Amino acid sequence: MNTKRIVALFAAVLMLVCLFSACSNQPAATTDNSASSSNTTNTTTDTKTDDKKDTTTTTTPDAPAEEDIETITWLARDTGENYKIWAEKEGENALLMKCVENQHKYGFEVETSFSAAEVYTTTVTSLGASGTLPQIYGTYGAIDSTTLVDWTNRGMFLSCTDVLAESTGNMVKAFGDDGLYKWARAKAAHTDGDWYIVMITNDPARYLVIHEEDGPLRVGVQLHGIYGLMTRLDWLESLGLTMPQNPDEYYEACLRMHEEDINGNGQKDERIIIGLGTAYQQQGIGQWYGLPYNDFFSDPSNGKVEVGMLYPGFADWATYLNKFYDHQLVYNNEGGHPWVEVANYLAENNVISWYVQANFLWSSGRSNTGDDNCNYQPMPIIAAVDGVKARIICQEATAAEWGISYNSANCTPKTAAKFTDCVYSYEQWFIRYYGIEGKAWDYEDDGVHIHDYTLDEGYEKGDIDQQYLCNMDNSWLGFLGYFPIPYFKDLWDPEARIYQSAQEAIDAGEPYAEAGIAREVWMANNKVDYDQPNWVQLNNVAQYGEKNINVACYYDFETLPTAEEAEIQGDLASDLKTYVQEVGTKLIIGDYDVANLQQYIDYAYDNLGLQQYIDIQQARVDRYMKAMGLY
Ligand SMILES: [Ca+2]
Repeated sequence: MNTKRIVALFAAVLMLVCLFSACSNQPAATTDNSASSSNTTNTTTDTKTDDKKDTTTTTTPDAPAEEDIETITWLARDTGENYKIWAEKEGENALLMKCVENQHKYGFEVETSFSAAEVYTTTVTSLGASGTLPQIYGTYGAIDSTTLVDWTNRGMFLSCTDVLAESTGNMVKAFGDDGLYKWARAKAAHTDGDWYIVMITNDPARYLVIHEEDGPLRVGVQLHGIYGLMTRLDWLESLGLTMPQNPDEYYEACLRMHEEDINGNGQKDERIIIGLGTAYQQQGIGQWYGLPYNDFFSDPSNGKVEVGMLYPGFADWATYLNKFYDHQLVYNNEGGHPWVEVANYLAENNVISWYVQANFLWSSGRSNTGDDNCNYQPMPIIAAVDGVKARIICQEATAAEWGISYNSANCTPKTAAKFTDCVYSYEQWFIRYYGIEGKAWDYEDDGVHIHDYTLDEGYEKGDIDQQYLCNMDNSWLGFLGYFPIPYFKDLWDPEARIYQSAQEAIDAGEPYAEAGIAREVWMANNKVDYDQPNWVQLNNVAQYGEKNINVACYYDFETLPTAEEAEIQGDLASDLKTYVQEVGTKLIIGDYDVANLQQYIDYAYDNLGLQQYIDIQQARVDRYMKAMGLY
């Protein structure tokens, strides 16, 4: 295919976009995937040759003749603006041409129409009403779950079991019975026992399986994804203090930093940020008291759906934080989602603590506070209540906020399998992570490991032309852009690893090893003489012992609701979730009294359908766990 054809195709596509989506000029909404995806991009290979796997075995079928190239229609959840920029660069769009070449290898070429995220649901719904849906389009996370379940029940999607049967191998490697992404198939489990959605995954190359007393977590967690109550060690040290070891020491230390104006701006503005007044208020200190990160999320080892106020530590948590509120050590309606809000608040250089992945807050502090000495470090793991296990949030190494389905009216299982085999192919993996062979990377002598030229000593941005690099600006890559390109580092990486304990990971040089960087180099690059906070936190886990921790999840894993479940949950969710959150907030700010906690709980049972909501959510989680073969 030549570039003129791409441009012609694009023109056709643009017309379609106008028809579909009233030509929205707004950029696509940012997705909530930034938290984990941002951590997958710097991973690289090192030159170790031990323990390597031969992942170069690809299942690409023999290249078909040109007349056998099928056109597959795909509706992207994207404006197409970035794609347009690249498509128009004649002779300078090697990565895009490579993507097309890869499609040809699998016997098709995608014909993409675009619909921006904001109008995607409307577009799909109206195309559905007029019977003009493309062969493949985004469903999970893209159209509402009631519609999705209804359309599944009406037979509008191909059975993924049937699609899998036509796979030449890659889809089986990912989603087959023993596939790496069994978890994603479980998430897509339908009540009829089949599945109708292929998730667009978000996985780094390496992860850790945490084994609690009651068994392993349902999915692995990121090596760099362990959260810590990150606290200003530089401020503590300037007061002659060390890292607090328990809630009382922490409170006293926070009070001193506040009273003694530790940031020296003449105001007693030093405080902690926990997202009080938001859905995230149980983060951090809440984990000391055994609370889940979010209400109605499930315990990642046993799948039990959790609500903070039903936990024995809830009253103590609220009482403890009430002291902070009374001393202006925490404000109401401040903070929120840790990944979204951090930089803004840190800029005022008055935040004592925040709860998020360790390195992230450390580096955010160094770049946003304007204070060269800023050093956020993770506090030890703390259990504040007798008989209640300490918790920490360990962010899952597998995530899928989006999924695609195949239109049973105009797509065959064979066509769907071609598309999916290409999306999850070794060839696509290269353009996602390394760019163009011979330009941005080459194989090492062993023919397995990869030499990434951008990591060579002395490499500077611009040395390799952008069109050859995976991380080009104005990228058309992305979860649901011109062609779906997942984060699937683990599927083909010769350096992929799964560790069964934090100590095993540390012994293997993690978390430095996953970034392909030695400890000494990391220190030199960052001009510090101490270990990175992710390493400290991994050691905290190893020393405290995984079995002694009741890990809390960042992502929830459950199947879609049935139509009936969706209706009931839809009716209850808003009032119930608002109320449950308000109980915590009002206890902390003193509007409610902990002595009356049982009354507040009873109100939710009696008037807001608390038990009914939990039961339905539990049924959805149970279906997921069953599909995983766990319970
Ligand atoms: Ca101050």
